[in-house]
Amino acid sequence: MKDLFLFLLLPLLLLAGCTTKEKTDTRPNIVFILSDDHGYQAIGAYGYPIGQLAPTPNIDRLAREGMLFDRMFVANSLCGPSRASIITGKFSHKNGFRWNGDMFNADQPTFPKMLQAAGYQTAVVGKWHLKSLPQGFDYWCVLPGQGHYYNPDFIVQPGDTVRMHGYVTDLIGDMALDWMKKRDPKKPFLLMFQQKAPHREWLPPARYLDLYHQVKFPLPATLFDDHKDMGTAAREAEMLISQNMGLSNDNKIDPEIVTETGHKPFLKWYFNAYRHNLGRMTPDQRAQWDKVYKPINEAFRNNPPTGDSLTKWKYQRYMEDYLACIRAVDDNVGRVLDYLKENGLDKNTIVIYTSDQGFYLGEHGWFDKRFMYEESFRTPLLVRYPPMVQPGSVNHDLVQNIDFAPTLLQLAGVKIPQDIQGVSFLPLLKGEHPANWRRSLYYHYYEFPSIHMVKRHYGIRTQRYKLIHFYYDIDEWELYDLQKDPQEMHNVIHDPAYAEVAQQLHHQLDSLIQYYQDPLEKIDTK
Ligand code: SGN
Ligand code: CA
Repeated sequence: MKDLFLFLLLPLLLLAGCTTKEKTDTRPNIVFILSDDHGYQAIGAYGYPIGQLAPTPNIDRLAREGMLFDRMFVANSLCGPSRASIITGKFSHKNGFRWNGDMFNADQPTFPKMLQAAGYQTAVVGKWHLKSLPQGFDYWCVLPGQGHYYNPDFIVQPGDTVRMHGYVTDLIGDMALDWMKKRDPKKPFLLMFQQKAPHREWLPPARYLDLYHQVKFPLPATLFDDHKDMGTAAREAEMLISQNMGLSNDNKIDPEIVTETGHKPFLKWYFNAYRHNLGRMTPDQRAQWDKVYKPINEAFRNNPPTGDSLTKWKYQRYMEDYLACIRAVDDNVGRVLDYLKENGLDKNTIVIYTSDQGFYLGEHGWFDKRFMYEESFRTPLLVRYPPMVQPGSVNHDLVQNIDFAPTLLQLAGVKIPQDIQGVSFLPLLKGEHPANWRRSLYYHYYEFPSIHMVKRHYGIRTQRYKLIHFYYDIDEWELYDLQKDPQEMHNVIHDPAYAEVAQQLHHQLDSLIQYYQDPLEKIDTK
């Protein structure tokens, strides 16, 4: 009798079990937060002086409650290419997006598409910058190209462009929250929350216009670097605060005053955002702006700094605006974290904070990125996921942005395609250090000739060394010993003491080129 009961009832019980499972899919939710040009030096938890003076309390929560990676790198330090590497898990030569002028072939496989196919609800809001429209998302609302800070346009599904009133960082934050509130709570979700800030030209929101005007930022040790012991590429790059940062475009000085004081105005910021009737700011926004920036302009007119003092002045102005933009990003990270917590989602949601690359905050005298030198090659990564990650932990292994796709696929229980080039860092999140973890990273940057004139290069980084080959209109090798020369001031490629190291690195680099199948072709930028 008992056997008969089991025979009849067991299948029913099992069926009921399956139905319940369908109702509450417990696979982890994913909130992937990507900012644009956020250098790790400007995050409190990374411990650099700037991060202490301009705190990021909400991003720091991720470090306190999760894991901070201090050796996270990109595959190609530029916006579009970086985003393409993140969603495909591949280097630029494989996903076909090498420089910002490219058009992403959206028909190729991406991890959001795979998660969607596996039953995840997927959304992307904010900066996209891949030219083709997003695929693999149930919901998307993205900025056209770089987007604007004030009253920006957004491309809304299925492709209409709509101007929205407000500050871009907060608008993207609103979209992230609205979508999380509206989604189907029975299904797991992927939200890609992608901020434009703190990208150039660094326009802070009204509430933070003067946030850091009283803070004196210490000068980076290498602000006046002459790149004497580096190479031609460093010397010929056009990203010096002293010479290439625009007093008008970047430092918000009125073009009239710029001309009056003997400088050349660079008008893009003035036309896009501020110019009366033509710029995007409303009269109210302009009035708030003027209250803060008019006195700065007057002070500059009355006593215009020159020479090194001008460079120092520009650096200070740069930091004030850049860091105020970051504060708004941080506020919006806080809004999302609060929402997850208030709705009991914080336990089963992995939250990732990263940037599309690092940024020079005056190191080597520069702003911008692109180079394989540390500050732009390296980018922040913080991960909170209570079921797996020890709070307050720090990882020093070499990870790269091609690793996101396989990591998130594995976390969601989706098979990782063979041709993905990244490696899942789930073991690292668990606090493990697999013996076969990668010992070196590959890098390849292509956008030249172009703004900032950073020459094409590829190279290898190990825990201690970096070997770079600049090519295309040049053929120069550089070698840095990061242990002895962490600021990368001395190229030791011709130093006989490093001959053996150089030989080994050349050999390792050849293996990486083969392994990742980089054809090293000299194709032209459009
Ligand atoms: C713009 C910026 C550059 C920046 C590129 C690429 N100039 O051209 O400084 O390097 O974007 O940035 S701006 O005056 O127009 O702001 S990326 O992050 O999108 O790759
Ligand atoms: Ca960027």
